[in-house]
Amino acid sequence: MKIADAKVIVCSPGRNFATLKLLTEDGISGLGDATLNGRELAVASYLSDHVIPLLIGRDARRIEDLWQYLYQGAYWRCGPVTMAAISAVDTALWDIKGKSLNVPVYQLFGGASRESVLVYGHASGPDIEETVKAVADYRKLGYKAIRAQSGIPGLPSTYGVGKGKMHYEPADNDIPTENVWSSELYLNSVPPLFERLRKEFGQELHLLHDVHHRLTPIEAARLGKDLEPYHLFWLEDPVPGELQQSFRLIRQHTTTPLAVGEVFNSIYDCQQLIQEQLIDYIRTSVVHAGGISHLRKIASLAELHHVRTGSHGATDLSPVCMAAALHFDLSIHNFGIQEYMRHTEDTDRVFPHSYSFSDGMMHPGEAPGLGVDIDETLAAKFPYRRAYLPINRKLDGTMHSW
Ligand code: EZ4
Ligand code: CO
Repeated sequence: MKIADAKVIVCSPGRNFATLKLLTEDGISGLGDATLNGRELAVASYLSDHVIPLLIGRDARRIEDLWQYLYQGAYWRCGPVTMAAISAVDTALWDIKGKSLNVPVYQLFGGASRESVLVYGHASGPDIEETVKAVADYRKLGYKAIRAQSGIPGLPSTYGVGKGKMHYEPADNDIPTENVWSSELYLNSVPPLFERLRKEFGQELHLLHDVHHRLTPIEAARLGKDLEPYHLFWLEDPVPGELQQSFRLIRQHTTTPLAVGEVFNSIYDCQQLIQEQLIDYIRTSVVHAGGISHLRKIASLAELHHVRTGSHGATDLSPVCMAAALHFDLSIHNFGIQEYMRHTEDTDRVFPHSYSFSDGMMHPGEAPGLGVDIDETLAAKFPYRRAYLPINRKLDGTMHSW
């Protein structure tokens, strides 16, 4: 089953996506998400210029060998661009494998470990009362787990706080938006939000919160401690993750569960975090951490250390990645939760898919392979537009972790 053809499709049905499509000599196609938010064309070039020429003529069934060929063969290891490209190839090959055997991909990983996958949605508002309303709207849709972010009194805009109701898109066109940040104002604003949410919704609803890597370890420790009475499902990305041992300090001070990993590219980025049990959830994604094959290795390491998964699933992860994540989530034992930020209708039309949402849970569906397609004619109607994530500056103008 040789790979006969391959191409990268870049489109922007509401936001940018880069998608790898592989075709075998027997006419089976496979899709892999290669989207790297704000740096999409770098991965498209990595694939077209440096990877596709190596794929043509190779056996599509040899997924592990091809992964190692691209990882070890590059000499330059890891990094977001390289790993997104490898992820796309890996995901497309699993799609092909499933289709060629006529089974959904999760059946290749030992079958379903659960009936369906718990997901969380993003509720946000400019102030606490608007955020309470947004959480209520998500509850009406059936969500059992909701991430809540609120505007910070005294700051004009905050990353992660959407403008629309169900959809929001963090990436802006052309040049990055500049937000203003104050850890002092932020730390004072979060506990009252969760106090109010618990009062309104009781104890049963799972509540999550994302710090977006903006605090120092001791500030994060304080936030975790202040939030303990409200029993969060997790506190996400409390500090930048590069210094893995900094989580030790947070851990010493709080029982609030910790999650990190959306910017990680490989098992080496979270090895210490997992082995020292410094986190409760590892949030690596299929597209940014080496595809389904590598995510399964991370999950196996995590399982050994009682760490569960919580794959990243924001709008910049395409429906192809979402499907791959759901097959992974359904099959592994130590699954925790899956992020699910809804795509726009245009995105859903460009990527018809078999996965579905019902009553706060998702299922990848029973279509062979990943169960996602791409309508290339429609995709061509949404050309690429340069877009970036916002940046953050402190009140005095100093650049800050976004
Ligand atoms: O900022 O996906 O948990 N979700 C998030 C996202 C990320 C974007 C980055 O591309 O933090 O909104
Ligand atoms: Co996040």
